[in-house]
Amino acid sequence: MTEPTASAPARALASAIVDTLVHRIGKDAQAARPHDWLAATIFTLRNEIIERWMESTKRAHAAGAKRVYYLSLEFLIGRLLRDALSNLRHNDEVAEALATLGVDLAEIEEIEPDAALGNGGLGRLAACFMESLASLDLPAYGYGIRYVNGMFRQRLDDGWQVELPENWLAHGNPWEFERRESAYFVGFGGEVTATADGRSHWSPAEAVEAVAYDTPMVGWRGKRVNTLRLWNARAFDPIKLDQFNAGDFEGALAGQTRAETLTRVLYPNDSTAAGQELRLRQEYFFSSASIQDIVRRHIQYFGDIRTLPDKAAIQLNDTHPAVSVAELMRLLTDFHELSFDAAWDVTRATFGYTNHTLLPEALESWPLPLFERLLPRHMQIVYAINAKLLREAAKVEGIDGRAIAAISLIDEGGERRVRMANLAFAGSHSVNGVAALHTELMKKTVFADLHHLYPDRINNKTNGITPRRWLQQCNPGLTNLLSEAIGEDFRDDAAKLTALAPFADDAAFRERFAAVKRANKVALADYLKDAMGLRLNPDAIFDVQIKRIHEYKRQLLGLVETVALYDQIRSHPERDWTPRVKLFAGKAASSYHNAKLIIKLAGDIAKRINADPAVGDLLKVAFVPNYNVSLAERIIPAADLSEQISTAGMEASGTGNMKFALNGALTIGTLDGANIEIKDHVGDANIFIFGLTVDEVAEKRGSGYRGTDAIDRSAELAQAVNAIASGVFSPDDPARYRGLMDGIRDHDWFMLAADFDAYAAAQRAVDARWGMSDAWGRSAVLNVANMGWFSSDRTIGEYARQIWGVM
Ligand code: CR6
Repeated sequence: MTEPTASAPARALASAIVDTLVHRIGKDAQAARPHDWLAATIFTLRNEIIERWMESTKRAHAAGAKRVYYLSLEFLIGRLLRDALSNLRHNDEVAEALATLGVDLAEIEEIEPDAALGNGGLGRLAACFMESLASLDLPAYGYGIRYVNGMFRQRLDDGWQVELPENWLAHGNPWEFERRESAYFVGFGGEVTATADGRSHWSPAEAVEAVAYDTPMVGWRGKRVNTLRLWNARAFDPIKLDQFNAGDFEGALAGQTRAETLTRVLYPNDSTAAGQELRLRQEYFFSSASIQDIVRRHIQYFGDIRTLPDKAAIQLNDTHPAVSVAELMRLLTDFHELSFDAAWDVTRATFGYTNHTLLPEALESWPLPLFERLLPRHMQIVYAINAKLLREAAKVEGIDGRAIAAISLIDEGGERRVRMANLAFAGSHSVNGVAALHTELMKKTVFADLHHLYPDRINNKTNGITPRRWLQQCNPGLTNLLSEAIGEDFRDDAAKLTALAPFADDAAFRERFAAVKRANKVALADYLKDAMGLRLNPDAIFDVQIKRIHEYKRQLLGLVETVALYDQIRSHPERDWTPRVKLFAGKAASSYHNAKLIIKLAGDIAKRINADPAVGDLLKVAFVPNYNVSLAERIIPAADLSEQISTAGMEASGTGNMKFALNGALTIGTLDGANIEIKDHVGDANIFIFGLTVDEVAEKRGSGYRGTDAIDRSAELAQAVNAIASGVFSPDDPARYRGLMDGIRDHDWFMLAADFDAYAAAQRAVDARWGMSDAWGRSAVLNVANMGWFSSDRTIGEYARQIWGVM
């Protein structure tokens, strides 16, 4: 029954949703639970999406268009309902329709699981790219793995991180379409023999079937809908019936279990190599299925495999899919009868590779015996590529024995290993970094010799974020205010946000802008009160550091400074302190001891400070559990200050930094990653930059610097480090943080002590600016106005024109 006051379209939609509920879910409106309403709403909305999806596919086909293939082991897409509703501009209509049924759209949006098929920035970047590809009307496929258990759920037990499986598929997944017809054979192990006509024949010892699951990716205004194709592993022979009937039930199902294990879990590692055989299996599994799919589509549409680079651009998101280079070579030479050299030309012209880190521990390499055992044919191909590569290198002036060793696909120092970054580099016509500084460092450090050999190959593509999710959807208050001020153009082209700049000087506008921020802070405070019993003062500065927990990101710097501030507030209660709320959130890799200890320390510090009447409302600290995309969407619009304080040279780009600034937070940050470009866009006066530069870090590390040098010179720092080390915050276990603090005193690899005074001074500059609310508001508005450049539409436009040749 619908209310007579509802509009005609809303009434029609409501009856369509009820129809879906009855005929698809098998429940009536009385019996339906929230999850049933969610599914019914998605299924109903899906019909329109499917029509646009098929139309998009047909259009690309009719035009004989070149397609972009984005291969990524991670897609951190988060929830999709609000994204689809908002991009199709159906929000109000659906909310109204559901209201007539007594259902609150916001409530059912909230129970949609957060699809966390990724660890952090790299996976979220892939999701933003998928959205921008569709928004720019570029035919594209994302290829990845349909993990049954994505990123773990983080619980805090007595402040310690506990990892629990996240079961995002528990209620089924109304967004996905299983494509049984798109299934491929993926082999492992076995042996390679030579055929009579001199070709190679690989007989794998085991094989699994890769089955496609497609999810529609809706672009802005629904112009185009692209496909995210995720692979699921299945046994060819799910049950051995003879074995089962003979009473060996487990043995009969062992093949299926083994296959399913392959796509069961996402490796919870961020910038550290997993090193497990299963990880290499996952990488080959999804690479092989994807490359087979791409080759099949090309042959079906265009006939001749030699034209592949004209019709397909394959982008490797980090080295995780790098084995694709060898896989395409295998298909071209073993099945499509191309000569090795011809196959190599096709391969290089087709692939592009994006590097996302310079951290040595994150540069993937596989022990040669493992690689050879699992992928014997690919090992031969890697050797053949290497021979060609090193012959080419030897001809170039200035390349000596050392350089040859660095260029080689095989690391010969110690245990021999296959270097995936070198394979990806050699097999691609384009190799890009993700921020200007990062790209320059690639040329100077890890890829210096490969860069010397191929000086035109490395290029920069500074990361971006989709302004649909990270402004329009997560911050409707600000979005509406912007529309009123500068019209609707910015929704289609974020660069148009510059029209906002003059409003920075308009006091009345600044007031409304501040009111939006305050409302977002109140909403977050309410949420955190319900979720964790926190009481926050919405008039305090909301100072936020949310991201994966990693020593190079220096959450510890934030914590040590918090302790120092706490001490200052207590020692000088007469001063005019600026009330602050310090929010931390993030997950630690399960095997990363220090990262987990940092989480515990955040909790211990919070417990002590929040209970101290001497600081009252002046300082509150919280570690919010289970950071994920949905939580980021809540926190970012409410932030005043964005902490981007990595050791210079270590954060390739960062993308959280962009989200905060786009939502009007001011950044306190180092000259690292994309912070530098943010500074260039928002202006030096509207960002708080501090700390050592890359060159100064290198200089210090080379000069025998120790943390104690800096600690001895800074009373505040010494006090804070000593307090933490001596157990002031861990009376139950006074020695808990001694090792962590000794690390700062002894080597201070991450330059925490070296940067401390500069950081603390920058924080006091933040306080001073906050005290001048006009100046703060002006800076905040100018941040929003100047962040349009960081739209992933701009990034994708650059990839499309300069790497893929599709625009
Ligand atoms: N951890 C970088 O560290 C960058 C993203 C996306 C990272 C981060 O600075 O913004 O990629 N690297 O380019 C890897 O994951 C290897 C990341 O997310």
